[in-house]
Amino acid sequence: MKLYYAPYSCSLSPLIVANEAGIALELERVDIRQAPHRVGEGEAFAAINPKDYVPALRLNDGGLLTEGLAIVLYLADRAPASGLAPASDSAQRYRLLEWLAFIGSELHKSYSPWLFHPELGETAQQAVRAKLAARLALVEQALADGPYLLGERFGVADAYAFTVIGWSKLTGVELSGFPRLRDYLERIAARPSVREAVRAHGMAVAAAA
Ligand SMILES: N[C@@H](CCC(=O)N[C@@H](CS)C(=O)NCC(=O)O)C(=O)O
Repeated sequence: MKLYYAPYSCSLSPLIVANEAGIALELERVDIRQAPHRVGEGEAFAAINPKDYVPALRLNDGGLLTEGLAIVLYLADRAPASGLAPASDSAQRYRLLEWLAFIGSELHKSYSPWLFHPELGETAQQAVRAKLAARLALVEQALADGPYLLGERFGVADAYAFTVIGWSKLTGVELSGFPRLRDYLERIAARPSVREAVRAHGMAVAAAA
């Protein structure tokens, strides 16, 4: 399988999950800083993925799977013994979906694109920062119940949360009021699978601290 990725982006999350699951992925870098986005020697990425954003996973049957949420679940389900996602018929599976949706819509899409594009305006930035502070407080609260979002075991929601909240340093989101969250990021950053993913993904600084 091949993962289309871009450094510093949300495509780090599926790479962490693949490493944790013991699944080797071929990596193809996409330059999302230039328009149109381009792959490798210059092919337009939109010709490969009409959504024109990463991550995208080329499956062994030739199909293309997009949306980070779907990709991390797909990878985790290829390696059920890894425990990265609860079984599909379990109550915990819905808790996982709840977290993935929250991270995707409430966190990911607040940091990006808003905080990466100051030109979108100070009013928008302030509104997003206030919203994020409230959402991150919910994560801080959840971490009182266990070291990871679903309790004792690291899973796909943690890979996604680490990736997204890891943008805090780059975007000036203050985490000093969230000690459990800071410990959580450090704990995840120390995992060998995560260190390797961060290295391969070309992302020198992941933890927000
Ligand atoms: N809904 C998508 C969003 C993915 C996304 O926002 N990707 C960003 C990088 S983190 C991207 O490729 N942006 C380039 C663009 O939108 O032009 C998902 O959850 O996978």
